[in-house]
Amino acid sequence: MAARKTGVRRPLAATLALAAGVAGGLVAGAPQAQAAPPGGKDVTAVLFEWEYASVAKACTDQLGPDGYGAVQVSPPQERLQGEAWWAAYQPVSYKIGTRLGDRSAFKNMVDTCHSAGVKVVADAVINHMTNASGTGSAGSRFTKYDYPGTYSRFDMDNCQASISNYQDRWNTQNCELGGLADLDTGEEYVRGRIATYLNDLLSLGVDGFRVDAAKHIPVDDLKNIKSRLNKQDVYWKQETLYGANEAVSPSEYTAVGDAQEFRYAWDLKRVFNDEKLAYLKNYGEGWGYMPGSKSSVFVTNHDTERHGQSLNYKDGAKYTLAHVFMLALPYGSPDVHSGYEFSNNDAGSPDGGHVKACYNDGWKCQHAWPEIKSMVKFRNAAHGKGMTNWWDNGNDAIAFGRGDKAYVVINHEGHAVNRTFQTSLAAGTYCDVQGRRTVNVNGSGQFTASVAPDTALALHVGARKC
Ligand code: AAO
Repeated sequence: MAARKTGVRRPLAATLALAAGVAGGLVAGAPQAQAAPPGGKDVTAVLFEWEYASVAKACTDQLGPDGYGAVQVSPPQERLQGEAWWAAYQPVSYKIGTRLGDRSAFKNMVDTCHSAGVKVVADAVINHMTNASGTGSAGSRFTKYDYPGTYSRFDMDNCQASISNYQDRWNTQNCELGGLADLDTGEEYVRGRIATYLNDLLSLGVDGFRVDAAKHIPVDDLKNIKSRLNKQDVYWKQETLYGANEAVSPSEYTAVGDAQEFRYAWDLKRVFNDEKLAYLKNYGEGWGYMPGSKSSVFVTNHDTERHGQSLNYKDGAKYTLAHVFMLALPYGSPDVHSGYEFSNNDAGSPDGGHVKACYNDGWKCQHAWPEIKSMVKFRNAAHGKGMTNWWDNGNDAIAFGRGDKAYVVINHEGHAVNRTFQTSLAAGTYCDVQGRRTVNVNGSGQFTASVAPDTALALHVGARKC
């Protein structure tokens, strides 16, 4: 079935602003008035394996007030039982029922987040089912390939061997990712069943999806599935790892929605660890990445923080400064991963996902770190303005502006940087939202400051007083 034209794709900011028109519950299909002021809120907080009641509280207490546009929540669909986080990526059915909460908890979270002005993106695992048999988190009995009420073995792809060759498109998209039962997304029933699941989430008010393992689903299948959704301007973010010489390219997926640009995270780790921040002057398309208007970016995600391909919370100032850079740079739609401490890569989230308080029980709450959350409003204030006034010291100190709206200095040197910086800001006083100090910009757009080693300084028109 040919996919209906889905119209012009909107970047996350526009989609979120558009949907903001009916915060508190979206009326599918109705024209969405744009209630949010012009300008974007394109930062998503990924509250990894948080229970939905705790997500709701975070929306009210933190994400809404701090200017996040969206929260991404872990897969709501019935999963394998068990504490390991990766159980979430082995669907048993499309019932909403996991250790993170049931259908009513999920619905309450969506409504509460909408009331706080925060959109909800659900992590959707639609490429496959399990590599196990048993009873799921919502009580469904199943065996690998047979999921009564959802799928039978006739709905699985023909290849029941694990993916073994990423340079072969058929193997990558028809065989089993790590032995997980692969759905035949080319089949009418499977396409309809997935669309029914996603439409059910949309009926609960969900505004967007993170499409897990999208690279293993042919683009045409995703286009077809998306064309069946009751909300055509749904935000659609696809997990698509780049692989040199691989058959499937992430850029194929920008025809359906945003694609995640993994090279952004991988290269940031290399630059902050071993190279020079001065190289970041043309970061983004200048480095050969996908167009920023269609790219989802992050410093780390739940896989890369465990497998070493990106920085993670154990990297200290590098990790924090990389977030300051990501949120200041006008490239892509950023995700801020917010997880929990782990020494064992398989460990699930503490206390069944219940968050008593940030920084307790191992919850890292990166979304609430002052250096990170303060850059969300910086980014919102600078929306629509390109990079201006780049400066670097040829090594690990950089600075740049966002037109007349904002200016950032990032010092990853082992010594302070003392100088007069040239901005395009209007004269006046500004709050340095990183150092929490007042900075005076003169009539020539200049200010003089000392920026301590491994810290940043950030000014924007939305923060004139500390
Ligand atoms: C696994 C087994 C199950 C087993 C379970 C428990 O598959 O059979 O029962 O362990 O032992 C997560 C866990 C998996 C776990 C799964 C299900 O990470 O260990 O299953 O839950 O419980 C590929 C996919 C990508 C996927 C990634 C893990 O393309 O979509 O593998 N990520 C998502 C989720 C992830 C989840 C799943 C998918 C499954 O984010 O959390 O798994 O739903 C290359 C390829 C990539 C490929 C990677 C890793 O990437 O290009 O496509 O990702 O390899 O296989 C360089 C290279 C680049 C390479 C990259 C990363 O940069 O340039 O090519 O490094 O290695």
